[in-house]
Amino acid sequence: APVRITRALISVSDKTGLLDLARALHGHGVELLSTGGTSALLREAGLPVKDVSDVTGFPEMMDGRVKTLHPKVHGGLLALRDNPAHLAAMAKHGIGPIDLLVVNLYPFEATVAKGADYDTCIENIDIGGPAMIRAAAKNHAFVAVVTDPADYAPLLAELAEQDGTTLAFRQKLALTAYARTAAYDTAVSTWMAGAIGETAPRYRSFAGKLAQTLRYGENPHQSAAFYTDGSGRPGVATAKQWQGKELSYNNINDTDAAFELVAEFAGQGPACAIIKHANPCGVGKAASLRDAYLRAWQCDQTSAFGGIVALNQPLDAATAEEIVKIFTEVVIAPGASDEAKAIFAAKKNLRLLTTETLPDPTRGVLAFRQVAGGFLVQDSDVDSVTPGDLRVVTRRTPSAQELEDLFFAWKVAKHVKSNAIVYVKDGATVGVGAGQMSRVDSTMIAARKAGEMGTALGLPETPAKGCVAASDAFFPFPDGIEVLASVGATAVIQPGGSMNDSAVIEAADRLGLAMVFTGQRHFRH
Ligand code: 93A
Repeated sequence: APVRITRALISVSDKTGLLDLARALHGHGVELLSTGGTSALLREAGLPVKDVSDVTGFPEMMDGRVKTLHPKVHGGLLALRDNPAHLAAMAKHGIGPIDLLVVNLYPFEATVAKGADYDTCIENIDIGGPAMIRAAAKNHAFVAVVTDPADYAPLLAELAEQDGTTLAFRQKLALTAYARTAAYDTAVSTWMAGAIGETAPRYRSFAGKLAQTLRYGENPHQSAAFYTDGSGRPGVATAKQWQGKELSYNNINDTDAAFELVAEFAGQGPACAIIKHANPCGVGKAASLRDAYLRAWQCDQTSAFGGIVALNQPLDAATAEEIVKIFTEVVIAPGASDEAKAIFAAKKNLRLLTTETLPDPTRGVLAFRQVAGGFLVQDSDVDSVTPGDLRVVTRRTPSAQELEDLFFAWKVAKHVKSNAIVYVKDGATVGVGAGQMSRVDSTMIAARKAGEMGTALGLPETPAKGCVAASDAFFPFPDGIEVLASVGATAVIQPGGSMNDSAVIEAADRLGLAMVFTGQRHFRH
């Protein structure tokens, strides 16, 4: 039979929906207990409420660090209502039952996301809240525990229908409660590891909050869901969607890849990236956003069809006009003009996502990858190479234009699956070779793509003629350099560091190429 609620303890930092919930509970005849800030609000609203400090006989003390940590609270949450010894203990010690616990925690995650200092973060670690949540969740046979304002309405619906809570309902709440405290402690330990510079803590967990259940995963037979990590990083997880149907798993993955790529060009003039299957099929920069889009699109018109477009500046009308000319799945940008939105409105299936800002490409996150029986954790690949770090290793020094294109190609190559080869000419990719097991194959594929681009645009010769090339990792042999030279590249950027560097440099010199080393590799798998 459903368990009736006679007494509830409410202690919440996020006061959203609090008064409506408390009024409804009061209407059901529920006695309300509460902590300082919460009870003040309830009392102000004219609701009868008893302070926890009156129940425990202890004042809230030590700046609130000790408010609810008391047997009168924890006994009321943990006592088994069908166990005579537990009931006797309650009677003996004057412990009243608590059948409903409503707690949301000190905003630790939001405090970290705001960049608060060490002591402020520490002060925002909730101790009493998680202790009560875990106690109530353990005793879900008798106690209902609500940890999120999103569950207030379902709780009230349950009370209206059942005149109490069913076991199945309390089990679901308990599951949420344990996942919440686990995520909370994950946030604390992850922050702590970062704060003290511990890169390999003994235990590592990964936490998120459900943002969206997805229709399916990478394939229709895989179920899937989308979670936010609370970091507040601008991107697909926190973007506002203006139109179009729900994003799919692959859309989200590709949109992320696209936006992280264009973020590399923050503050460097208009830039655009078009992504297919998590690889860029075109990236361009130009004096206008429209031209940046067109240059990205021209790199590989065939692949750009049904692609994901990311912009490093707010979408404007001129760019929107161009984008709607072909089928595009998603556009993401740090904002969009009303005119641009109106142009998109005619394309019902096109999703438009906007963020307030671009993500900071210099600020890393932790990247997780699952393997059988475990998972790998690493810092995301934050590039620290600046044009000043490039080391010219050939007799010929790249021209200013070549240098600019080399650096652009390098930024793009970082976002291409290995082995990655990227050809660039005048601030736009003209050929991308991605995800090959041999670097020479990537080199040849990029050349073939450049040839196709030349044909599609009716150019007299392949745009690979006079391009520059980036390689995400070193050339193990001179053969890759020989292919690059034969297709018309004039300059190369690569990490260097191969045992064969001297042979590779010799080949570049022999073929008249200029080559620079970055000293940094960008594998991406
Ligand atoms: O500092 S605490 O860890 N010590 C406690 O004993 C305690 N009990 C509840 N924080 C504690 N809480 C938290 O206070 C709750 O989890 C809730 O987030 C907050 C509500 O405080 P107030 O009602 O004063 O706004």
